[in-house]
Amino acid sequence: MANHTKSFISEVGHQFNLDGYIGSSEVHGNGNVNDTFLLFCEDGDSLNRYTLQRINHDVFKNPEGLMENFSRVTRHLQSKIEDEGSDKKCLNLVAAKDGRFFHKDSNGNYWRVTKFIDGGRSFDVPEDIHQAFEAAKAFGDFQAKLADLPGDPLIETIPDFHNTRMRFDYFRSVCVKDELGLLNEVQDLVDFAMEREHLADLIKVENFPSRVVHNDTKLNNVLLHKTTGEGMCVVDLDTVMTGCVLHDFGDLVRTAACSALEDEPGLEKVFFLPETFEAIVEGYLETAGNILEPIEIEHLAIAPQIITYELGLRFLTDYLEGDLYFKIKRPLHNLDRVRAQFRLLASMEEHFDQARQIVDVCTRPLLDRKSV
Ligand code: GN1
Ligand code: MG
Repeated sequence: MANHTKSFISEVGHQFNLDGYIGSSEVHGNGNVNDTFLLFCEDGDSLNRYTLQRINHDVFKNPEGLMENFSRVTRHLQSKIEDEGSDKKCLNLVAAKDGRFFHKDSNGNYWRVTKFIDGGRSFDVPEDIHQAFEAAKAFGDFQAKLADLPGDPLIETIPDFHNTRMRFDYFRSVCVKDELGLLNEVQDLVDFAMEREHLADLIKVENFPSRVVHNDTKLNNVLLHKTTGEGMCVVDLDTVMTGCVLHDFGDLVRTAACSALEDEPGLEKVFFLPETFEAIVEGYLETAGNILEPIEIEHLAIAPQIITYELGLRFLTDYLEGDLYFKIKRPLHNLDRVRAQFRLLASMEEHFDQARQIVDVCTRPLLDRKSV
């Protein structure tokens, strides 16, 4: 699906109210689900950049509902940013010529355009602890700002997205069927997953306060300011819906308090970074601390293990099903992802006592304040 010709991309881009005409376009980013392009528009002396995305409607079954969420969330964030008079940024949708925030092409694909955010950078692995701290502050701020989103609940863009029990049960059913006959060669990974089934029941969203959360808080989903390094803009809003804050916190830890990429094939390079974890806890509490309830705080230390396990299950399931969901760049890509996630999970387990102590020390003042 990523193989759209440049002329087709221009044709789609021209369905939107862009400033200028599209001089060129390029494939952008490394998302695993949607297709993303940068558009360069020439407008007299200025060059305007936009991000054009095709929403993968096999994954997001209700793209129009998704765009309604997107527009409500960005309007709310924008008004909060204006109220506080900060220089933070928020994704800004560009309307299509028919006034809607998406365009449906003749193949039934859905597209949207946002203004390109200047001056930010994203990282797959943090260069230093400070970046992890800033990212955590930004995601905490995102949750805090959306705590009073008015109106009906957001639509569920992917039902049961972080239902780890359901992910596990589905994984087990795929193992039982083993339709492609791949199970034998990954038995060690399947055993690792089966031994940890209990993790599937530790964070059930229905047992936690229901909030508007991001649900895909990989480190590279926040832009950090090019010069100050401050968290500037949270991106990738497709999975923003009602959920549990712990999945956001956990997913940032999974991607930022880890020494290597999510799909690092050299497993000796993959381990958990406790000091970075501490910076993430501190950054997150700085902005989200006030909205958190004790039951959420009590699960901060375990949350990263749950989400890392969940991702490992999803990648392994996808491998066993023939790589249907996540984009792959090489034949055994999903297996590299599983191995790296399970290696990281084992490292998190080894450091669990330390992680608990860090959370205890960092949250004590907050819990004391909340109990008076
Ligand atoms: C997918 O496409 P991307 O990279 O934003 C996935 C996330 C995973 C992530 C792992 C809708 O996100 O849940 O954590 O890959 N998104 C969806 O890299 O499934
Ligand atoms: Mg995403």
